[in-house]
Amino acid sequence: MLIPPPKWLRGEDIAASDITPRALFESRRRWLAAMAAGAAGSALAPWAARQAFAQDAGARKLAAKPNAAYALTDKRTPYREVTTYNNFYEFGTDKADPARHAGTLRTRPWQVSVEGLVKRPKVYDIDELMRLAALEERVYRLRCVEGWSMVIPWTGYSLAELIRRVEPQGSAKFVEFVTLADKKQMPGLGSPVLDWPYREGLRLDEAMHPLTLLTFGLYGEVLPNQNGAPVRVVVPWKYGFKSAKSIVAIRFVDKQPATSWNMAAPQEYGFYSNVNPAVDHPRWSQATERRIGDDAGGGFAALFAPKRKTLPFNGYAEQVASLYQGMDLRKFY
Ligand SMILES: Nc1nc2c(c(=O)[nH]1)N[C@H]1C(S)=C(S)[C@@H](COP(=O)(O)O)O[C@H]1N2
Ligand SMILES: [Mo]
Repeated sequence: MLIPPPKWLRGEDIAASDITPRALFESRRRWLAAMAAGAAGSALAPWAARQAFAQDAGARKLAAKPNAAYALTDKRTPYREVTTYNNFYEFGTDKADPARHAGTLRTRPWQVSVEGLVKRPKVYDIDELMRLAALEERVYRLRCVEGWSMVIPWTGYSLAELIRRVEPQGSAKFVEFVTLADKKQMPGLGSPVLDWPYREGLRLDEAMHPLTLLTFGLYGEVLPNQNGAPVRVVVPWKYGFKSAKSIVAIRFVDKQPATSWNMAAPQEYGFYSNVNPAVDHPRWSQATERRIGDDAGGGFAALFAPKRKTLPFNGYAEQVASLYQGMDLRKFY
């Protein structure tokens, strides 16, 4: 009996630049192992294995120089938790949904339109955008307003690198991030839980802050789809929802832009959303958090990890507190 390898293993319908999520990679490995163990496998495995591994090794790795200025000593959250415990409502509202469903997201071809109040608007192809500045690895804390946090080695460069190249006009005061909304690829868009497309925003000085990372990868690999491939931002001193995933437009505007979470529940999600242990969310205390991976792991890790004190600005106060001098952060939450 000769079982033909599945399409994805033969490399059909998969562009060379297409990125394989880790789950698929692992199921592919298991498939190869199963085939190698069987009679059909003995004839097939060597060729198939070469094909599969060449593709994965080349396509997933994303070389970057570790930036010592942003290396944390905190224990890193295991890759498995980082990629299976996610918020990405376009793929469902359960933490396990994005890892399960984001395989349908096509990350090539992909363009990001940088537009609005800039002297040099431009539609960037994702591969050009990725090469615009030297990629760095930075270990950042990410804290969700729901009360869990992670420590993740991200790969990218300061968003300021891009902003400087497009030259904002004097009238540009805010930056809006618009993310992909394609029903064919994103099953969660059928739900009215948020106003799609998912939109986020930063004040221009926040967007220009060196900590704000235009992010293409994590753990030395291109972003898994569920983490916001092919490009997202990571704004480590703000709650996770400010870190928009799968961005298609970066727009410079003169007024504070509407954001999806603020529109959905204005009393819960303000525009600024700086991590602030002193300002509680109506449903979750912000004084403490549970670090995913502090326990033995599993989908409900957040419920069982011991509590830690949440730090003002998520531990980045020294770098960013000055941005908010004179602002009442209870009012501008
Ligand atoms: N497009 C989009 N971006 C998004 C979200 C989302 O639902 N859609 N969720 C946000 C929230 S609430 C969090 S906590 C982080 C989670 O990022 P992670 O899954 O990579 O940890 O992504 C943010 N970016
Ligand atoms: Mo979040």
